[in-house]
Amino acid sequence: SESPEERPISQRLLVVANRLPVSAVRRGEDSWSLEISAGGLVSALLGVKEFEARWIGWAGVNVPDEVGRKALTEALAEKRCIPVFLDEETVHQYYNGYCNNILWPLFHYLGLPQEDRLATTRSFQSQFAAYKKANQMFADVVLEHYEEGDVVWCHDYHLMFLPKCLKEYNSEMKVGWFLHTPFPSSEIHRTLPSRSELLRAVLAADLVGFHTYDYARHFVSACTRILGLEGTPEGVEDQGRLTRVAAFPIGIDSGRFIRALAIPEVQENIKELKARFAGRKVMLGVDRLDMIKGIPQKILAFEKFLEENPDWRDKVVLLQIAVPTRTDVPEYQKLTSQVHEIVGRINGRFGTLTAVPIHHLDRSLDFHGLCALYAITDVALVTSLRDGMNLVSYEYVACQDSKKGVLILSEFAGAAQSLGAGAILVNPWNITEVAAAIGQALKMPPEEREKRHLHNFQHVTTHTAQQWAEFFVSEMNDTVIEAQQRIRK
Ligand code: ADQ
Repeated sequence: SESPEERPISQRLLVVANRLPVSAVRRGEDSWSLEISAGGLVSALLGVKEFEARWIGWAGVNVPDEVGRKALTEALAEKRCIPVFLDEETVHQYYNGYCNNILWPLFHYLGLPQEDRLATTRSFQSQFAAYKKANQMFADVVLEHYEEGDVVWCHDYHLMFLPKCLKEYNSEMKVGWFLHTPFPSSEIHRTLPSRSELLRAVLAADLVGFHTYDYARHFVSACTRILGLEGTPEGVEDQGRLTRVAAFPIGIDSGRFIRALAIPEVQENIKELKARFAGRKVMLGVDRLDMIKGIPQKILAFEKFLEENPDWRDKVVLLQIAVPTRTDVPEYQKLTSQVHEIVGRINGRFGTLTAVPIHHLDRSLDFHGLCALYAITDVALVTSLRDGMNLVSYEYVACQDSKKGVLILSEFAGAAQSLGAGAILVNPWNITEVAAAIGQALKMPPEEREKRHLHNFQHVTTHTAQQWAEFFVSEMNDTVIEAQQRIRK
């Protein structure tokens, strides 16, 4: 077997995720334009350069015709991307349905859909069937491009069935699976009708990774309690076969953010923003507009702070940048109007003819714009109700070297485990506590700010996305070697 020293320096890696890191827009019958898309996984893997990585995933568009498919495949090949083509019905049932309506809320402790249980159960079955079918389609594309020795790294809750599909094709394939969301308590997971089938499918992988030790522990408990398997410090054992389970906390490419701050255009932007908000402290929220991010709770806490601290009303501003996602799902539409309503009320209540306390933007910012905003921010507010990790908190810390701003962070974000000592940790459900944390952050003496910031900055710059990926892949190689040795014994 190969020893670590003999391993090729640049290993071929097949990264399989629901979405490719680019969005495709059709410009003509056989022409496409491609754009890098926003999101946590994309941000993390952009930082990984050690491997000869190929991406396999859905391009986010329906391409029914052969001419279009061929042209898109060629355009994507230049970006080392390989498309999986999903038809509209599959996207509806698998992506909108099973992934985003069932698994996403469940894994974030929001429970299964409640309304009309009978219809839910019926549609549940067809959605689960579509989920399995879609995972099989991803497996087919992986198999087409797989070469012996490749590491196949499956990502996230969309592809829990993929390890099983791949191992059925080829039991020698090195397969890893990483979950970007929390894995909930086994008591939550056991409510899922397909709980056992999903767990067994994931266990087909050689290595299963989570952001935190707690999520890994929840997964092992689900396997022991629901499947009756044996949990060990190494992972989960089923009839002598071990699936290794471990925590791999993700990071960001911190250097990319730090370097961006030195770019003249960004410097110019920083100057303009500083002038724009001169005399006021800037608080910032950057989130996808999703119920897990606790945006209404955050804004209500800010309202409470303004209510209780009249002196601060014209001295602080909250900038909330919320990118709309999953806009065709009714729950997300409801959330958008709810947030708009609260913001409108607060601005009506506390605004003056010249200034409003909240600027709420329903859109994405480009990378440089985002860096400039992070750089001028005095207090960042991350109040996720649950969040696998939360990279916004990391990005903010990376951009804070001159300012040494304060991070208010939900204890329910994975990042609380790594940035907890530097941040002010809060329970986002407790509006009074968050309002008090806002006051504490705004008034924090410079020495304390610096001490807290240094702690976080140290962590963010030494636990990068690149190291995360290297750690996962090297652990996968070791796991496979150990498994081979075990079989030989
Ligand atoms: P997300 O839920 O997308 O990721 P997060 O980790 O915060 O959450 O990453 C969001 C990314 O999108 C960041 O890189 C951020 O800069 C960018 N972004 C967000 N809002 C933006 C805006 N308005 N404009 C521009 N860019 C914006 C999922 C999980 C997380 C986990 C990651 C990675 O939900 O818990 O940390 O995957 O594993």
